[in-house]
Amino acid sequence: MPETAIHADSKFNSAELSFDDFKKIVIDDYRLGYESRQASLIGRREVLTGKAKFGIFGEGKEVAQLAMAKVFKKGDWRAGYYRDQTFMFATGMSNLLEFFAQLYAYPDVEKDPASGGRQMNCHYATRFVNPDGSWVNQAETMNCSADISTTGGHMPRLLGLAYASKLYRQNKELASLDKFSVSGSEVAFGTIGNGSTSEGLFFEALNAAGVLQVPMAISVWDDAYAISVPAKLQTTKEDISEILKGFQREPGTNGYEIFKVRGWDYVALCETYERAIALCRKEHVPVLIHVTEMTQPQGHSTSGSHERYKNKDRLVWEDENDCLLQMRKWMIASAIATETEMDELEATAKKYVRDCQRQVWNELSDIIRLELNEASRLIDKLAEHSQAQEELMAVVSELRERVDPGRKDVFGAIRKALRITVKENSLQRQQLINWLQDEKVRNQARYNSKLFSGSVHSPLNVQPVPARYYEDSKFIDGREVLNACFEANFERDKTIVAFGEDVGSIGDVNQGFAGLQNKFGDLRITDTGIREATIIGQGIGLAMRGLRPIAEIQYLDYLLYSINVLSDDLASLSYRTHGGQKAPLIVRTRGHRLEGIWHSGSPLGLILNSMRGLHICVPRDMTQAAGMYNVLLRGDEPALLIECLNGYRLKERLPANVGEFTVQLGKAEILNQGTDITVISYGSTLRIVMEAAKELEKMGISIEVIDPQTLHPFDNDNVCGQSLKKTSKLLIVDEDLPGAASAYILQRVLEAQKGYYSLDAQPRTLTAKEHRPPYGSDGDYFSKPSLDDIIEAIYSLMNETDPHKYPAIY
Ligand SMILES: Cc1ncc(C[n+]2csc(CCOP(=O)(O)OP(=O)(O)O)c2C)c(N)n1
Ligand SMILES: [Mg+2]
Repeated sequence: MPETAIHADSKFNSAELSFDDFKKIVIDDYRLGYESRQASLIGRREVLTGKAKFGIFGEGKEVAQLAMAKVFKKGDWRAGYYRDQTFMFATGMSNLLEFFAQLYAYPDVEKDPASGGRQMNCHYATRFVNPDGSWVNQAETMNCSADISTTGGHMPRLLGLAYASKLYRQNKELASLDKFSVSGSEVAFGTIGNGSTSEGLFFEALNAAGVLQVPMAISVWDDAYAISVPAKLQTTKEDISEILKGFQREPGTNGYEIFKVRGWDYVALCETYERAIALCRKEHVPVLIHVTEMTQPQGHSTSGSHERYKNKDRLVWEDENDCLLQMRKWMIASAIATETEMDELEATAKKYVRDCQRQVWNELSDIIRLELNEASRLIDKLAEHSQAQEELMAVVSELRERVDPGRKDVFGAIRKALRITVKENSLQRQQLINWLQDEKVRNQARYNSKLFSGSVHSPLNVQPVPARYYEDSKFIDGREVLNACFEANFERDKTIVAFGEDVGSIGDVNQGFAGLQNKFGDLRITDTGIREATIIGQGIGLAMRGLRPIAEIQYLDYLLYSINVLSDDLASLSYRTHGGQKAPLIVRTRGHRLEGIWHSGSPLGLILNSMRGLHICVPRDMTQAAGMYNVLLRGDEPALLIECLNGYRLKERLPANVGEFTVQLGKAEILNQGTDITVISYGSTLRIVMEAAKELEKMGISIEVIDPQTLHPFDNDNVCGQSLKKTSKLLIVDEDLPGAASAYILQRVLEAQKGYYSLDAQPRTLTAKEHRPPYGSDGDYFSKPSLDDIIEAIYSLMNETDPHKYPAIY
């Protein structure tokens, strides 16, 4: 933390303060704002001179953030965007050294705790997961959920962070979880640009918070532009608080408290934030603070200049209404400081920021320089013993002469040297290889690690428990197996909650939660509005704050309405914070074949391609689903689980330990042993493949049917690859589009598991057609793989290998 950081518990209530105390607080505030401004100015220069790649900064927004920081307390949360550096410095959640470390992509969590050098500058996060995977005490820290670059993309998460306070306040069973909350008195602070309030996610979150009445405080930083697009083209009436007036609560209604204040008016800002947040904290009423008349002294980012799209009048207006300039004027007019004192303060602050910047740059350069020197020394030594001495010397001198070199240059030189000497074999060459391999391991940790938490708490480490059955265990509807599983888990773990459309009162559209709201209450099993994106965001926020949410998307086809949140926010969370944050959210949905264009979706390719960072579970029936829920609810990583839409009423045998037995992630299961062809399938098609196996057996064809059960991870034990060694023939059956999830499975089996080397016939896929299935049974038959299609596809593979024994059917 910089020496000058003002803690949020600094008071700004002039009635209780002496003038000297008051002066000191204001001067410290100004100093911090001024330092922040210098960071923006220097940051931009660092990009323009090529030391950093991209810059986006918070200048012109400083004063409002100083005011907001005063009311931000331990236990509170932020979900915001790239303009908030002043707030982050003022609360001590970040500082100048970290600011510059991130600007330079310093790949070390000690230096850039927000992302370990992974995120662009001004993307903030605090680390609330310890290196051993356990939670920090969030009630004693100030907390910042990790930023994402997509504007408005954080709004759903903000809702969840606020909703957690409501659950902690209202559900007395959670009282002992004092590491996460003190009776729900925490406020979730959101920030968003004026332009980004045009996003659907903003309106969805806004409405949901009004319905739920949660302590969510949204600040809109309004600088009248969104890059080049002016307010006129963004917002009806060019005024977000004006058009949101209908959300204002009135006697006897729920709703918001809405405030409007100018971004250069320090006193009004401090008073507004004090009033707004006190209400929000105490009454759990959401508040919206519209901060107008903000500016962008350097334009939007380092990518362009605002002179291109702002007219002269606007540019002059921005200069005159710069918030720091206005604050300075007010301080002098109010005898808080003299002009000379302000000049001195500014000079000192400027130097301090410059020193911070140089310190970080020098530190990082020294590290790279050491690696570069070592690489050069090793290549030099290789050159001494090589026939390509001249070429190698050229590589080294080019490397040594690089201005502001990076690891990429060091690696590039070594790999080039190894290519040049590919036909040589010397001790020196081996030393170079060894060094490269060692550094590769380090760089893997720096640049490629932590897609998942990977800690001892990972669901992959949950101890296996086999399903047990009594001799007279009943066959019941699949939905009842799930229901029993949920009931046992809700009983076991008070932090589990489930919510979604129709989940509460009727216990979801297929009754997996039937009767459970009556038993566990509507705080734990809860209906929501039709708002998929914020259902997911609600889950992310709760999961970050120590609860175990199951967020339900009613049908897999509607996952599209939340895929931005799943992909950008949830799936990237562990990676983008270098394991500093986690959100073990379970997304429950149902899909595959049923009826019609929007109730038969099985877009697993879409899911696999957009959600690495989630476990993707595709159980073939409800018992397998239950076993997976038992694992996921005991692990700490996010997952999507797709139940088979057409399986709820099929009979399954109820395990005696329905809330305990496990289906391990990444464990493929052989459902039918066979010798002729390996058939891989998952979800609803498996049942048909098993039927086909019986008919094929009568035709003298023996198929090995494998259910991978989870697509990510995929068959960790190489069951598919091993099976191919026996059968040498492969068919993949699924309901996705041609070349979608089946292509992923081919990559896994043929490349990763080296199945290619076992094949003696072309590998095949049998998928749905390229269009969605029309309504009705015939529509399904002609669009999705049918029993006939599967039998014929398998038979034709046999025909290809032995046409004499298996003549073409038609
Ligand atoms: C979803 C999404 N769409 C577009 C962008 C590109 N983009 C980045 S910043 C920005 C303008 C944001 O303007 P505003 O919300 O007013 O915030 P400001 O930068 O003015 O503070 C745009 C369009 C993005 N990052 N994410
Ligand atoms: Mg803007």
